[in-house]
Amino acid sequence: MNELDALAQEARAAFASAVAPADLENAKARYLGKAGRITELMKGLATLPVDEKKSRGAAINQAKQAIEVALNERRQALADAELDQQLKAEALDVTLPGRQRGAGGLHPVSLTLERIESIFGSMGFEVADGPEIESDWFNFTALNTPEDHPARSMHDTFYVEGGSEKAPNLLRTHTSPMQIRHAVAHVKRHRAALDAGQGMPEIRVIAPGRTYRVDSDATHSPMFHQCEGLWIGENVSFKDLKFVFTDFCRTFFESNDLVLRFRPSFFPFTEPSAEIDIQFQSGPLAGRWLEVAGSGQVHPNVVRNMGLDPERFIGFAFGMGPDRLTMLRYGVNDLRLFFDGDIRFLSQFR
Ligand code: 2NL
Repeated sequence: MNELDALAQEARAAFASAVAPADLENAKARYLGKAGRITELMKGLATLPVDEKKSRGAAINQAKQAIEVALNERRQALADAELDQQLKAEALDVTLPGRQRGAGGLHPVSLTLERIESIFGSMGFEVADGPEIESDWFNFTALNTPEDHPARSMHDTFYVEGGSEKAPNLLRTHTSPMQIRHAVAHVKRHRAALDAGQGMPEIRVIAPGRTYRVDSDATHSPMFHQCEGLWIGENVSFKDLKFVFTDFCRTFFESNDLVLRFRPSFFPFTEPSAEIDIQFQSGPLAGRWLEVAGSGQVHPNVVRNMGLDPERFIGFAFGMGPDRLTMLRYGVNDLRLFFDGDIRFLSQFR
């Protein structure tokens, strides 16, 4: 290889090793610049005899052109690489789904509570609200629950500070205390009329809300929901309970051929008492008896604790678990899913 070909090759290698445009321009100066190698060679031509000058000049020019071609190729390659990198950095995948603002939605149990309130609301029931920290009296005593009842033990109920030493405050174990509060206030408003031998509007109320028990597994959560109902008047009977609750279940589950069974049971606050089971006639749960509520005729002692004469006033009450109703309605098999707060689960109910 002659000296000029070697020079062109050297320049090509120098250009190839330049990674930044500034490196490339420095390398260019070494070969094509004012003091560059090609320029030096050109200057050398002056000392040559005329006949050599022509061929030598042409050869140097050829080398110069080869170096310029190599330079331009490398410039282009560096520019392409830079553009590539920029495009990669600014890459935009137009096939990605658009970003949406999450619309949010109600918790499935809240949807159930709203549904329960709306159905009973249409039957003339008010909705009662009240404290989650309750006194022993409203949670147990007023509801005819004896001192030695297991529900009153530390194993079953969360006790909190406050109240008396013998009857400490607690996290309500059911929403019945709200109904006692509602009934007491209702009776107080109509006390004068009652004492004058007149009547009062019936008590028709439901009490939905959070309740607490010392219990935790796949079907029990220490915090759960309850909705109780109470209807007290001078002529309210068990057949009214059957009608009201049957109508509620058929509306709630959107199933007109739903069958209900009232199975004898026991609660301290009702006598007689009944467990309410339902049976779907079609669908995935068809044929099985499913327990959905407890119920009964309000115990005379409880009627008396509302400030009413149990010889005159009578009625029924029921209690159900909205968490379980939600599980049945949507086919959810683990109660804990409702309280884990996993958005992938919760967003399916919007
Ligand atoms: C159940 C049982 C029940 C009641 C709750 C009640 C309330 C008042 C007076 C009398 Cl103010 N009774 N509530 C009555 C019977 C059963 O619930 O298994 N609940 C999930």
